[in-house]
Amino acid sequence: MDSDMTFSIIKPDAVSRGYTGQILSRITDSGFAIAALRMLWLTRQQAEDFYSVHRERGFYKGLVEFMSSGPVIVTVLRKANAVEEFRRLIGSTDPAKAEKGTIRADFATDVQKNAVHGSDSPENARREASFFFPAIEIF
Ligand code: FUP
Repeated sequence: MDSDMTFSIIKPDAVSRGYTGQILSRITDSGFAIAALRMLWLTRQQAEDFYSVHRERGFYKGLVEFMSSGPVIVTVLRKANAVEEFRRLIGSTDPAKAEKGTIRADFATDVQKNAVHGSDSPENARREASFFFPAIEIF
């Protein structure tokens, strides 16, 4: 995987509220190609491992519970400067502070149920993608 890829999750709040199609449209309309896509329900262990960098934070337990509360869509996305471009498309972590027209401003509920995840660096994008997809399934 090269630096023009990022990893995303459409989180349980957005999937359960029926926003999957609209969010995927926003993503592809913004010039991202889908390189891998899968729907799955994270186990508590998978959610703990995925967010292990946050395990000392006060919000960790609630975050793990939320992320394993229903199905999610995991994707690998391809575009030039993908990590930065995708974070711009989704907006700030807290939807109340997210810029108008961003995915979180339009579809998120609060700072925990914030509709989508986007990797924060190319290194983390690689790590997170390999968490869910073998290299042979990333196109
Ligand atoms: P982001 O990179 O925008 O996803 O944000 P962070 O890496 O700072 O946070 C990761 C996830 O932790 C967020 F998507 C939601 C959750 N979180 C909370 O639940 N409460 C907080 O106060 C901050 C983050």
